Amino acid sequence: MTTDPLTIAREKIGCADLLVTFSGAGLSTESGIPTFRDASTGLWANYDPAKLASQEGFQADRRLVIEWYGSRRKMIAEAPPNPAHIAIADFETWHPGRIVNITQNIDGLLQRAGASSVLELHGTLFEDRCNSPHCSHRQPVDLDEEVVLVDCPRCGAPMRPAVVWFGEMLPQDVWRQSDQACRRCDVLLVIGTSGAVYPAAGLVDVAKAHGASVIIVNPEPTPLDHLADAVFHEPAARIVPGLLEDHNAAG
Ligand code: BJW
Repeated sequence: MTTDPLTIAREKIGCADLLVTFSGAGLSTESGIPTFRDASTGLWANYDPAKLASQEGFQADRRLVIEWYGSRRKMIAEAPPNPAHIAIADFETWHPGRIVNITQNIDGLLQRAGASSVLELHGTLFEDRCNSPHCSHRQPVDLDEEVVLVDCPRCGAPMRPAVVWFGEMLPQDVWRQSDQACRRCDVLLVIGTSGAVYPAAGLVDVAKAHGASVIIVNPEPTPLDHLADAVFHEPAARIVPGLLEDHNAAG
């Protein structure tokens, strides 16, 4: 009987009726996108991402926040999906109905790799929404347009990226579906998240408490590691294809 952790993890995935991936910014590192906590690099090095990604930050300096999102949007639009995104999308192609992808990422790269079963816990960078709590207007973002301050065509309040800021509720339907998937899954594959942001990180507890095997891929230790059956301290693009691709090739 093998004791190789990679082989054991691969076998667990191969036997799973339902595999759930739960990803964070580290999934997209190898696409060239800085992680959330590294997002303020270059021109933005002096700004704290946790302050910019908040209603308080938006109220204090709307233009600054919109320009920060504009620069990230441009970088993300030009970034290619990496081998980890592609392996996840391919798994869904080979095993439809056996995988659900819960992501905290707003970059749309799983979808661009071809995955359709994607639950975006923290929204998307590719739509704007009205900042008024009384208006539900949303609209796609024109990536070719210069960064401009836009008001809601329905109610006149400021438009903002359709992402979830600190102190805001997660989209309730997405949260409910994610919670249900974690209760049902046989394996939870946690990729590239610091596990620092709640309620998202609590999904790992949910899956574990309902009997799932938890596999973590992250070059650094995280506060979730104690819940894991296997931890791979490796970059996602190096390890995720190896975990998933055998099953794809085998059909
Ligand atoms: C690699 C790699 C490679 C590198 N391969 N890996 C309970 C306790 C304490 C606090 C709270 C709590 N419940 C709620 C809170 C408050 C707050 C919170 O969690 N705060 C913590 C910071 C303490 N949560 C909220 O406010 C949430 N809302 C909420 O709780 O509503 C309920 C409520 C509302 C009102 C009143 C009362 C209750 C909302 C959270 C929204 C998070 N939004 C953001 C911004 C999105 C838009 C944007 O991007 O600008 O989402 S914050 C940011 O963090 C972003 C991410 O999705 C999220 C998670 O970050 P992630 O993805 O883990 O990235 P990093 O950068 O942290 O880590 C990257 C990892 O990758 C690292 O570990 C690297 O090692 C690794 N890595 N290279 C694999 N190659």
